[in-house]
Amino acid sequence: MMKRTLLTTLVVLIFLSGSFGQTQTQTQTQTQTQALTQNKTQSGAKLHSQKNPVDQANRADWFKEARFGMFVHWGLYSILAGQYKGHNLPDTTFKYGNSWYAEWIQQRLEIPAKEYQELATQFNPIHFDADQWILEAKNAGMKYFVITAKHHDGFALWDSKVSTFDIANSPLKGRDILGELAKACKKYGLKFGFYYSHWQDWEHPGGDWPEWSKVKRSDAQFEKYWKEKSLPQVQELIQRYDPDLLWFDTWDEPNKITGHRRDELISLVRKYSPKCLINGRIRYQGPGDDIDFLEMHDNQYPEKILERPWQTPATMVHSWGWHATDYSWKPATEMLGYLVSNTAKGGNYLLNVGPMPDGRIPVAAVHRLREMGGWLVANGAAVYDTKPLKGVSAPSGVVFTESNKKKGDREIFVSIIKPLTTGALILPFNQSDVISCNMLETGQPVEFTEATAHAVKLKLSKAQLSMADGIPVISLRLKNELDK
Ligand code: FHN
Repeated sequence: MMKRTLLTTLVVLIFLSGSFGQTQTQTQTQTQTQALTQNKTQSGAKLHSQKNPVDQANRADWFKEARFGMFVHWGLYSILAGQYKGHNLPDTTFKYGNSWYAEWIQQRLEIPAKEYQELATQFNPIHFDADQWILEAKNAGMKYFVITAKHHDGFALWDSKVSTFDIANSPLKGRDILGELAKACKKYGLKFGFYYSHWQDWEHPGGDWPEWSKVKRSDAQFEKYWKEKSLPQVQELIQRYDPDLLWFDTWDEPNKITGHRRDELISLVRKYSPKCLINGRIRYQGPGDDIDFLEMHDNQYPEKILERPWQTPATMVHSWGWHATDYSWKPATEMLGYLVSNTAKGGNYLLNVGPMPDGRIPVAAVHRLREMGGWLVANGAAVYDTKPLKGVSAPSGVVFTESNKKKGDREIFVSIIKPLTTGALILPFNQSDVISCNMLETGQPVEFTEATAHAVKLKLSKAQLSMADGIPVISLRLKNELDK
């Protein structure tokens, strides 16, 4: 037992970097990464993938190539924007108030459930325009879109037949915003998915609450919720909107989301939609082998190439839902660094936006999305249709990706994600193998000379280093048959 704990800790230390999410503990992050990086089965799950492994492989093809997606947290909590009766998250005068996560405000600032649920009567996003949101995502270079159909508060952003805590009981009655978004995604060529909180639900009398709250659910109560709300709503989402992806969310859940319930949910999704992808957080500590991709914990970035499809869900600020006084906006350059670096390890970057209650995307988010999109217009070749470069270590602050193209010379992209101290960049390639070396954005040649027998030295000017919004990319063409 002790040995296992030590091994788990070691694996996590090796694979993970970055800070942990604010609502969960470190142990929550461990098992899934370990299980999936090691390709292990963690339980006696029914392995649908073994019945037809080809189907599963194909289903995730688009995801493996997508690289960049938009995540949207939007719901009743957006109305409060992190503030309630003069309190502003984080607020340590509340026992569990020390969190920036605005979508958790009901729990963190101890808002009575009834009062919180009445917010539904105020949900009136008069500026919501599905085309605008999806165009913003498309122009940012994003290839898929995932929205919170239901977050932990239990509010459904569609007219649900099994719950009255939904959009049909808000000023949006009669409007199908998820349908509008699905349509816009089709129109602009993005894949479309839903976040669905299948475990936590603070509205249904059987839905689970956080481990630290006073509300405890028995297994029988939870089973009632599971059968009455969770499973039927997932079915509704699939049958109405035909999503490409379902994003489930758990962390410390093994008693409520048992292996059996996980398999029941997976079977339901597979029954109604053979194409729909399922993420690993369906059961974080024991996802089994039949999920389609691994989900890192919030804002976490592995340090090594992972063989299975994976992604990092990430925020632009601390919070996921709109928080009016969370000013911690990350610069676009930092976020592009995560995108390129995840790409170099075979993963995706699902970047969150928390729209305001009136339906507008905050301007600080729009600004960053457009900056990122601009960078991708010039440097997208280093991200899309690439593969990780295996067996070659990049110098610190630099990442390598390789073009997927099958014919002709190899093309390696050298992305400088952290400023270099000098203009000399030593790369582990034989100088005699280098056919050409140019800035990707302009084609301007970069000088290169032999550094050692197996290393080439690039000489970059100040102007070249400051190109491309702080992340310059060099295209290095190498002979197909490398010299030994
Ligand atoms: O508790 C949620 C949180 O509000 C947010 O939805 C994130 C997104 O990854 N998931 C949970 C925390 O990990």
